[in-house]
Formats: sequence, structure tokens, C-alpha cells
Amino acid sequence: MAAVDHAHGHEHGHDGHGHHPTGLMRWVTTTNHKDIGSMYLWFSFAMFMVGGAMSLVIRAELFQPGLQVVSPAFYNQMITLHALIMVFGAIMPAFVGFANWMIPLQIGAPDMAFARMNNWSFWILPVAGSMLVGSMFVPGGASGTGWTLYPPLSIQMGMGMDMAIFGVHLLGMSSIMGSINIITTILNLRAPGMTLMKMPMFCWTWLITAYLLIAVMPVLAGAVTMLLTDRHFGTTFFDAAGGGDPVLFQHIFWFFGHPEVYIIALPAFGVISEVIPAFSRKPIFGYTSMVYAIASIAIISFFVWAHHMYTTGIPLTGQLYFMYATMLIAVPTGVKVFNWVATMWRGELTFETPMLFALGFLFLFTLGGFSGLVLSVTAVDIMLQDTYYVVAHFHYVMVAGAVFSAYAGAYYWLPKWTGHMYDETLGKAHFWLTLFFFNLTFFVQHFLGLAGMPRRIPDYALQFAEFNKLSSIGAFGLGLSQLLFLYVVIKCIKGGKKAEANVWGAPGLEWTVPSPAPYHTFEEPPVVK
Ligand code: CU1
Repeated sequence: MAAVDHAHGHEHGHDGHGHHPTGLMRWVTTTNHKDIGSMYLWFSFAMFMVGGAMSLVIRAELFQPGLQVVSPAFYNQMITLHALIMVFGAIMPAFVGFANWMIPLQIGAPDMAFARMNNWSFWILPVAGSMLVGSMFVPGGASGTGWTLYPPLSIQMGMGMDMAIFGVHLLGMSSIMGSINIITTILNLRAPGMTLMKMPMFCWTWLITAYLLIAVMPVLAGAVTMLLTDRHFGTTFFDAAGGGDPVLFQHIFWFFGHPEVYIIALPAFGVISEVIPAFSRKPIFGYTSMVYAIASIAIISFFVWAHHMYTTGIPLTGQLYFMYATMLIAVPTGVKVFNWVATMWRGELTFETPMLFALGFLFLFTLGGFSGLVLSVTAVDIMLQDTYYVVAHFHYVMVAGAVFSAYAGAYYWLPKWTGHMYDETLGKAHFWLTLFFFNLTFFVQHFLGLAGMPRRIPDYALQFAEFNKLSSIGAFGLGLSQLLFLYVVIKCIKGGKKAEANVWGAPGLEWTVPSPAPYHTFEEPPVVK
């Protein structure tokens, strides 16, 4: 079978061992990590556009006070689907795409360990995505619960909720299979001499993220399965009338939900840890402390979940414990930020688009981290719970954190992927537009939250009108700016200046293979000294 040959990389060239499918069938049957990585990235960008369009419906409704664009029920569906699609459809698959493309290249492996399972992991995603998007079109509409799917509302919603639950199950399966693949690849397929402590930081972040995923995706699956049996099979896990408790769902959900934040953030840290050293012409500062910081963040992330639940009536001692545990995460995160800054210190800095996005990440993610520290304080959080301050906070973490670093990674590796240079002028324009409109959209939401504007509400009191107008203008600008990225990528794939093998003069095994990276990467495994 041609597919198996690809998987093990022994069989090079097209020498008559079965035929190689072309056109659509190539993509459906591919077991090549680069094809699969590209599919993940394209899927992710498509979902980013869908989820983004939904956020524009939200921002259009909030452009001015009064109900004008959509009904409150549809607005709630947009709130729910925007979040689910962005988290599970856009951000997570983007970083799995980077993992597929770059981990084998960075550790000198011929492909991912389980090449066929890799194909399956990807092809589950479009089905799961259709479940989420399709839930809008069934009687009663999609789940209007928000992405957290809290009961009792999620028990009462119509069939759209069942589709969302099934979609979440499928996404979990895909993530678990992807994680098994990543762990096995990193632990078993490293080139001779590539010890764990010589691995590029991106591989380290993914190794630890994969363990996080395997630990918490089943917890989410359990939570939504209990929801499903409460809905249809007469159980009362979350129903007080039968002896259950809706707050139990929150505990289980956030035991998944908080590590999920780091599932998104750690691979983003990994990309940043590749880009900043490359554009500083220095090795990363404090490699070992970086590895320990990633591991500490991952471990502590399991013990802070109830900081999302300060207002559910948990005991005061519990509130205090979760407050201090949450603050503790700022320590290893601070180590990372310090190391990134120290890497740049006295480096020979240049500011091409990947570096600009990395610096944007550094500045804005740190801001998001600080507003997170503000929210970790129980007394403050009780005031700010369910306000736009929280919305502003997690968009600084998710957009400025995950999306900025995904762009940093995409511009950084585009020459490796396509063999062409992207248009630097347009790339920089994309960065500055994104930076400006991102802040216009979300910075003002801090003020709205502090003034008491609640989240997930389609209408608001008159005193919030100005900041909402600014935020909506920012959102439309931000959305339109992302089309520029699509144009830059297509232009880069179609042509442009030929990229040298190591365009950035960066260290790392991936830069020793030619650009574009060949379909089969290594004839013989390289030896790393
Ligand atoms: Cu959290």
C-alpha cells in the first residue's frame, strides 16, 4: 500500500508499489504529515472565518442600544457557537496543524508515528464542525447556553443541544487521537542524538499539551454524556429535583475548562519560543527553566478550576484556596515572559512580520495575564463576574495569545511550507491593522465591564453606548483585516520570491531541509550533535 510506504518513509519515489491518488482523493486518503498539517490549517482558517462572522452578528446587534439586527434567541445561539467554533474549530486545529507540519521536521522523524490514525483525526473534524454549525438549522435552533453548556438550561434546550454534544464528543476523539500520535512521535521517532532536552521548545510545549489533552478531554466527554443522559435517559446528575446538582456540572466542566486554556496557550508559547530567538539571533534564554515552567503551568492548571465559580456559593476557605492557587500560575508564566525578554536582550533584532506578531503576542498576552490576576482575586471577581471585563480578559488571552502566535508561526514557516517568500509589506500591514483593530474592539470592553455591563446580553443601558460603538467598529475592522492574510497566503502559495532553505538564519533541524519541505523529508535520519 502506497499509504503505508508514506507512513514509514522507507519507500521513496513512485516506483510502482501501488498508485498515488491525485486530486481530491489525495487529500481524503493522505497519510503524509505535511498534507494533514495543511488540511488542519485550512480547516482552522475556514472555521475562524465562520466563527468570526458570528462575532460580527454579535457586534452588529451591540452597535447601538435597542434590539435591531437579530432576535435574542438567535443572539444567544451566536454567542454559543462563536465560542465553541473558535475554541474547538479554529484555535485548537490550528496548533495541531503546526504540530503535524513541524514536529516531524523538528525532531528528524520521517512522519507522525500513526500516519493513518492521523488522517482519521483530521477527517473527524469536518463532521464535528458540521454538527456545530448544523445545530443552527434544526427546530428550536442551536444551544443558546454559551459554550459552557450549563444546566439546567442545557437540559431544557432542543435538538441543537444534542448535536452540540455529539460535536463535542467527536472533537474530543480527534484531539485524543492527535495527542497519542504526538506523544508517540516525540518519544519514539527522534533522530539519533536528538535528546529530549535538545528538542525545539515547540515540541516540548506540544508534548506536555498532548498529556493535558488526554487527561481532560475525557472529563469533558463525561460531563456532556451526563448531560445527554439527563436529557434523554432519566438520570438526574444535574437536576436538584432528583437529588442532583447543576453546580456539579460546573465543577466537571471547569476541571476540563481551565486546563483547556493552557491546551491553547502552551503551543502558542511554543511558537513564540521559536520566533523570538530566530529574530534575536540568539538561542532561547533559560531553556531548562522554560521546560520546567511549561510543566509547572500544566500541572497547576488542574488545581485552579473553581476560580470560574466564586459566585456559586463555595465555602470561603475554598475561595481563598482557589485564589492563591490561581495566582501561583503567574509565577511560571512570569518565568516564560522574563525568558522571552531576556532572549531579546542585546540580540540583533529585526522586525519582520513573524517577529511583529510575536512581540504583539508578548505585550497583549501579558496584559491578558494581568487582567486574569485581577479576576483571580475573589473579592474583585465577585464584582466582575459575568461582565464585559471577563470578555475583555479572555479575548486578550485567546486572540492576542493564540491568534497572534498562530500568525507569528504561519508567517515564520510559510517560506518552509511553500518555497516562496510572502509579501512582507502586506504582512506588516496585516499586523498593524490587526493590532489596531484588536485593541479598538477589546480594550474598551474592560471599561464596559468595570462600569457593570453584563455579558451574553443582546441589549444594554444607554450609558454603555459609546464604548460599544467603538468596539463594534473595531470588530468589523478586525474581521476585514483578516481577509488580507488570506490574500497574502494565496499569493505566497502561487508564487513570489523563492525562499532560501534557511530564510531566517534560524537554528533548528527543520531549517536543514530544503524549501519547500519535500514530501518525504529525510532519506536517512539526520544525526544531531
Ligand atoms: Cu480558569
